[in-house]
Amino acid sequence: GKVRKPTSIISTICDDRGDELSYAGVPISEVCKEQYNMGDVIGLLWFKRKLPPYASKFFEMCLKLVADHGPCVSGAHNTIVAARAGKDLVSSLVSGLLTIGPRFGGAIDDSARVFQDAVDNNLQPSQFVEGMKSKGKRIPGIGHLIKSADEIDKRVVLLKDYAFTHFSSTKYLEYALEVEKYTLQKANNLILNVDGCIGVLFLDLLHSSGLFTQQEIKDIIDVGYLNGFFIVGRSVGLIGHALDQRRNKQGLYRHQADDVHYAL
Ligand code: Q5B
Repeated sequence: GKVRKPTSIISTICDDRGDELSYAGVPISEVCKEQYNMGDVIGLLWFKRKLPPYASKFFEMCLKLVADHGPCVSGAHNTIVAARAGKDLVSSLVSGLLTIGPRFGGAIDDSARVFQDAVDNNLQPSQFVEGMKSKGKRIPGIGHLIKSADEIDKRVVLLKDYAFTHFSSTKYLEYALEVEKYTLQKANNLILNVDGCIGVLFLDLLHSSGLFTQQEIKDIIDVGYLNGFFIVGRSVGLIGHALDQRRNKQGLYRHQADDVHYAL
């Protein structure tokens, strides 16, 4: 019989063969005709299915709300410095993207992991917080440099409101809010931050929507899909900052020496 040639790559999300490109089996003409939004496209290319409108709108909301947070945050700062050093758009963009990590914008996957673990193990919020402290670990998704119980983060308010209106369960969010009540007793800025809120809301969406099997949910959390929402969303803002510097013909950046504590 015929011997199949071994292939070097397996791809399960997109097919570019033939007349028309398709995303997870959906031809791009249908993507346009049915007015799929970027949330729908992410549904196809990351989650390999057409999601109901409330879920793809939630995806879009995450992208929109993290698209930018001003010129002073780590990512925008790096992008601005690179653009002012004369670097091209892609170099300026990746310079900013490379700051996304456990402290800045890249705490979404880890917050989903630790909050899921805490809820599944029936930990009291105090037990969870003190347990993390005893391990010398910060809670991913808790704390902010400028937002606090007094300086509320409107992004988090909007996300919570959306979930309370559209999700069939907000069990993980409610748990995270109990954790926040506890951490706020320690310091005013130990809020459930935008990363943490997105992380726990994804747990609620994945577990309560009926769209995913338990194994699929485990894979999504283990593989780490969720930081991708910050990366895609923030790319929009970072590109904006790079273009802004070039448009304004900003020269090479040099940090003020009087803002450095030289301690040789
Ligand atoms: N403590 C965010 O630190 C920050 C604690 C904690 C337990 C915690 C910190 C943190 C987890 C990572 C995370 C996402 C570094 C943040 C984002 C996007 C953004 C950014 C923007 C945007 C702030 C003071 C005391 C110490 C610490 C304790 C602090 N965090 N304890 N769990 N999570 N969070 N990142 O204020 O007893 O004095 O030793 O790592 O979720 O990135 O806008 O800027 O859109 O761009 O400098 O919003 O919270 O705190 O280091 O002075 O610590 O609080 O152990 O206790 P801070 P420190 P003690 S959203």
